[in-house]
Amino acid sequence: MAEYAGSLDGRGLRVAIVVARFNSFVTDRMLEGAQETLRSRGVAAADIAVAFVPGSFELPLAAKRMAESGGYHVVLCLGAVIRGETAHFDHVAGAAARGVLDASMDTGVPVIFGVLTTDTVAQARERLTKGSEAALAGIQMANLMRSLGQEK
Ligand code: INI
Repeated sequence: MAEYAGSLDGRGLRVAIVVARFNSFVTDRMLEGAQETLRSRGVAAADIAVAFVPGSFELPLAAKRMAESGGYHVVLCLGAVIRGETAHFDHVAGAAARGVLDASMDTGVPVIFGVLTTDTVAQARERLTKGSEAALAGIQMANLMRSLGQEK
């Protein structure tokens, strides 16, 4: 039986992070957490690129562009969509989720959905670890794709 699992070793990985500025009091912290986790797992600072977009709705296009560049093993998308703050929560959250998935499937590069969707600001503040979780998921997926690719 063959079994594949991506390790949490970030050495040698090139990582793009796309961050939404909307609700930056949350997303700035998520970005910090993602960068700290990447560095602690061995990703070199020079191998991390960060792009800022206005809101979560814009994450997919920038993520797809970065994935298409061929310069990164994985793209992390970070955003915070808070229901209490918006009447079009469902549109923004749904479009971000679908767009991130499409970017990944279209390019073959893992694109990680590090977007918080909460009812309240308080809930968002409790889930700031989402940035770090996205980084761990990204490292695992990048390594998994590399090991699966070697089997071709
Ligand atoms: N963008 C977010 O990332 N989070 C939100 O909670 C949010 N709200 O509240 O509307 C939000 N809106 C902006 C949206 O992502 C786009 O930037 C905007 O619609 C322009 O396309």
